[in-house]
Amino acid sequence: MKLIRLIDLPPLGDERGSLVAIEANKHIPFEVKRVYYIFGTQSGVSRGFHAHKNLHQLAVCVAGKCRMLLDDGVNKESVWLDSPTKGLLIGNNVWREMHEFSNDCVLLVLASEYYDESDYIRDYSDFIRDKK
Ligand code: T46
Repeated sequence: MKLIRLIDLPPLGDERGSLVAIEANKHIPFEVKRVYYIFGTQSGVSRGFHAHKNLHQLAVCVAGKCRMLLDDGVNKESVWLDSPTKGLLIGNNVWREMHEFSNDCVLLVLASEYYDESDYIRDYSDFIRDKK
């Protein structure tokens, strides 16, 4: 499967400005159980550095930008999330890191499961071992 899976989120704009709608099982291939957003990330700070055992997510920078690095244990690829119309799908067992946040970055994430710390793989050597 492709590591970087981008989804186009077309703006439904008119003369007043833009609006993007994201519908579960229509624009994204899962039900949404949780929404969170990351903002105010200090300059030079990177986040993430983990994988999930059972979690599908869509990440969109609704303001500003950051660079998302994905790693499936064999290949690493990174992509700029720099538009509110560009969504990145992130599946199970993919290591993710977020770098180079702009000061105004607001990273919105739609998630298929409730928060569960036991779903996280936070140690890179455990991630590589589980992949084998
Ligand atoms: C991911 C990337 C893109 C909660 O209590 N509930 C939540 O739903 C989340 C996401 C986090 N938290 C707590 C856990 C930590 O004490 O918030 C704190 C920061 O979470 P974390 O260090 O995991 O944040 P990031 O930015 O490293 O990673 C987050 C998500 O956790 C993760 O699932 O894929 O964003």
